[in-house]
Amino acid sequence: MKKVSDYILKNDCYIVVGHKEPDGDSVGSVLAMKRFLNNIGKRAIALFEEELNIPVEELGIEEEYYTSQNLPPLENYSTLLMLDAHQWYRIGKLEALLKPRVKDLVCIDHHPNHDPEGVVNYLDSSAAAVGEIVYTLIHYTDNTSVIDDTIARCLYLSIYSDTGGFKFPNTKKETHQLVASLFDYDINPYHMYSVLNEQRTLPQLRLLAKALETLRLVYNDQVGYLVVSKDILQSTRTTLDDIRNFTYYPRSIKSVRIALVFTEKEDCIDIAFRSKGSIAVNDIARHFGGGGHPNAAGAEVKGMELEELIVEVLHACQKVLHKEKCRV
Ligand SMILES: [Mn+2]
Repeated sequence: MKKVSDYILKNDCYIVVGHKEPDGDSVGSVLAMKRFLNNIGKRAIALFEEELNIPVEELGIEEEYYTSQNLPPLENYSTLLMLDAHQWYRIGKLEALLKPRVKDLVCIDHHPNHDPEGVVNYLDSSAAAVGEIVYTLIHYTDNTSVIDDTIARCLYLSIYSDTGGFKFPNTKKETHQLVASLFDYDINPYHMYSVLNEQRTLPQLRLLAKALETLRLVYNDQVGYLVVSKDILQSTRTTLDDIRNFTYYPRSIKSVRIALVFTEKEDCIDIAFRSKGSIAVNDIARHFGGGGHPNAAGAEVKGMELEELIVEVLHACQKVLHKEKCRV
């Protein structure tokens, strides 16, 4: 923590980015970090690959950010602060834009360590969310007085998202203690919950219904998977943005230990992996060119037919389940 906090306090002019297809943790931690830096007198901007999927303003987070479609002049910014990721390729299109322009890359992440590419890297895989690390950093630098309602809401968003609403096994006593301290600020948990979970549209539910029809269980019902094809999206007049936490459904089945969602995208197939207990799906994801946490990972595969990919992924899952059985 000393190395990264020394770096941050000593330097100025930061571009703060999260990984591509930013989730609540990415969005919350990036905006909290950007605002924290501004509040201690540093120049910093927040930048995302795409327009955000998360309605930040409705969450009471009014913080300026840029996207790759609306870039500010970047000449003055020398350090790229990468959150919730620690390798260049994880920021998608922004890599090509930023790599030639910035001097230093600094990474703060909670994904398992996998060849971090920053000059300074702070990786803590025991942190439930990067928001936890940002909060620790603010504490460590003795700057808790600059936390305001927006930073508190951003941190809440980050931790709420990556713990699945304080349910997943990464939720610890410390997580609740940290979140409790955020209640010193203006936080409305039901409002946050409602904005994040009670905003579905009818087409989105029709999409879910169609996707659930594809649910299959294999290997003694231990692996459950859904397939979201282009056809389903078309017939329900929905887009990729309308897919929300579909892994929840196969995962909610008692016997399922590995839950998968295959999504047909324009030029690739996206696979979302979730697992229960000691089964690590990030190794499987890595095998298909992706990565992530032991219980939540993802990959995007190009140049393979959907059916053929499903067979290969299921086979990889079977191997992991078999290894696990041998271990116990
Ligand atoms: Mn995260």
